[in-house]
Amino acid sequence: MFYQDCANDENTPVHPVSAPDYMPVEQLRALQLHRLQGLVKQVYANVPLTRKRMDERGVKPEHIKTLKDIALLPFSIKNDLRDEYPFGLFASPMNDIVRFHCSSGTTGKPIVIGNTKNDIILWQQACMRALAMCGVRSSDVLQVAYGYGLFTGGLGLHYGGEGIGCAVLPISGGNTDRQLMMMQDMGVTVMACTPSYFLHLIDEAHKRGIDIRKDTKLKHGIFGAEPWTEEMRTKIQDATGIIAHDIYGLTEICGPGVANDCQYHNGLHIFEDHFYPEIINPDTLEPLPDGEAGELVFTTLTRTGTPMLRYRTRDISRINPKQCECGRTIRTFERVSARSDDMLIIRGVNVFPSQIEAGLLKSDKVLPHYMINITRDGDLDKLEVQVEVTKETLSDEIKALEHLRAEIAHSIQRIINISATITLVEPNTLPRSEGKLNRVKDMR
Ligand code: DLL
Repeated sequence: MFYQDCANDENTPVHPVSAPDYMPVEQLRALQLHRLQGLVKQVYANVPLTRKRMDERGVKPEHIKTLKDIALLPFSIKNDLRDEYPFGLFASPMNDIVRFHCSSGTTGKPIVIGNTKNDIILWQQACMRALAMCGVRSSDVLQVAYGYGLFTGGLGLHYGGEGIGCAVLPISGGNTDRQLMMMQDMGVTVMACTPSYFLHLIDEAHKRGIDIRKDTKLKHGIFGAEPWTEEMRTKIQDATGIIAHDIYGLTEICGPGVANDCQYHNGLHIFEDHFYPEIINPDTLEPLPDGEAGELVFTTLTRTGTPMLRYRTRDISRINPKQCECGRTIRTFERVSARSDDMLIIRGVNVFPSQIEAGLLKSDKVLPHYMINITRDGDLDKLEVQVEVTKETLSDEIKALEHLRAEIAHSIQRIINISATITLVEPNTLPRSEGKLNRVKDMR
């Protein structure tokens, strides 16, 4: 589906594909219920594992009478996809599947998601809505530097961009020289990649004497696939003059395009006519009301290849109880700052890497490249944070450096209540990534 004919145009406030973003709430809830009822019937009829679990609970599709009844349904988790590898959770015949995507875990087999033709069309529309929300229009040139292939980032943003009518540059990840050359030569206005790869591109541009602000036409960044913080957004925007948007998604639910932030950056709008969100207490599994923090759970209301009932993402967030000032009726959740799997326990305290990032990057003297090292000395956990600073900063007097280290340690301690040793290192010495970056080394 192509939308070139509609409004090129920064002057058109609402892109036609975004109409469902503004649906009256009652209508939206009725649509969600209707879709949920259809989905449960389809999954019950076609996915033996879910049918077995529903039968064990004595739940039949006709028991879903209101949206609250979703709580009657069983959850699904990543291990279900592993256990039923490769096709056990497919709800459509193989003849209807047109594309697979996979997400590899650190160990064992990948998980496999099958998409029908309709799934691909709806996913494209979700990605179009995400891009439109960022202000991307058909006059834009979109460089997609997410990986293409089994990972959903490249193809997801690619189809979204083409749907909007942008000129898409499907460059995939890596080859930084070529990325920077084409960004300039092709007049790229929108960059889609992980925030950590964009940080790498900023550095490499700087090394080559390229000023992204002056020597390129870049206006927007569509950054996601890994946690990042408001402090990181500020660093990126200040360094380049672009607007940095947050795009969220996961392979199991489709890929990018599950949620995205608008110009107010009040959290990420969930395309909830397709992806029904819940927040649960991860220990008791009880649903929590909007406003309370817990684990994000999604039900894919319209997918038919590998639909998911109450999929536990492990991502931690909260749904904002207040409607966003942009006028969209679809709800927002707070940016995903952490996965429960990423939680570190340091000296008995629960710590998320993003909390350390937030404390660290409050200083305007540090560069946004850091590494968290955890070791154990006897019974004591030790936290070291290495962070890059400019050569000029490193050549400051010892006293000034001590002061900076103390200031950073204090800023981190205020958030996590743990003291950290801060090591200032030269620019370009810490690891970089073309995709998702792991900034934690737990050596205990
Ligand atoms: O990362 C899909 C994607 C591609 C999203 C491109 C955005 C852009 P997976 O590889 O399955 O899929 O990883 C999904 O990444 O559960 C989160 O933990 C994390 N994640 C994704 N987007 C964000 C974000 C893709 N904006 C997992 N903020 C999710 C924080 C994110 N974490």
